[in-house]
Amino acid sequence: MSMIKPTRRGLFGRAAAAAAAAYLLFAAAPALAHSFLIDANPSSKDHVDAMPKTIKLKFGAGVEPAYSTLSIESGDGKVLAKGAVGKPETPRELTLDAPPDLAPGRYVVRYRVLSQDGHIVEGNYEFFLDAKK
Ligand SMILES: [Cu+2]
Repeated sequence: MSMIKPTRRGLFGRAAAAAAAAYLLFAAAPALAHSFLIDANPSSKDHVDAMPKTIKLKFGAGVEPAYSTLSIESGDGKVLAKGAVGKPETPRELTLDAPPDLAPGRYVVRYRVLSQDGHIVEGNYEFFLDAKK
């Protein structure tokens, strides 16, 4: 009997360690999940033949459109469009209409969003509008 007990305790100890490891994984998850940019159109480093009417950014968690801003800037830093539109049915997405008739070149999408978990996430990326062939 007394021989078994330490073994059992050892098993429980291992289970507890596994649970702790699992907890650490879950505890780390929110840091990754809070509204980081996970997808966009156009996306970072994309080359597009035509400027999309609307740029769309998708985040890892819900964002608050009223407290979020997207902008499209020219390669030399001029803000061409600014704002953020969100829909209740797609709480992780924000859109911004692009101005028409933009010249080929490099553009920067900048974002500053309020996650529903209260964190502010910001960043930017560039994409390229190619000249028509
Ligand atoms: Cu967060």
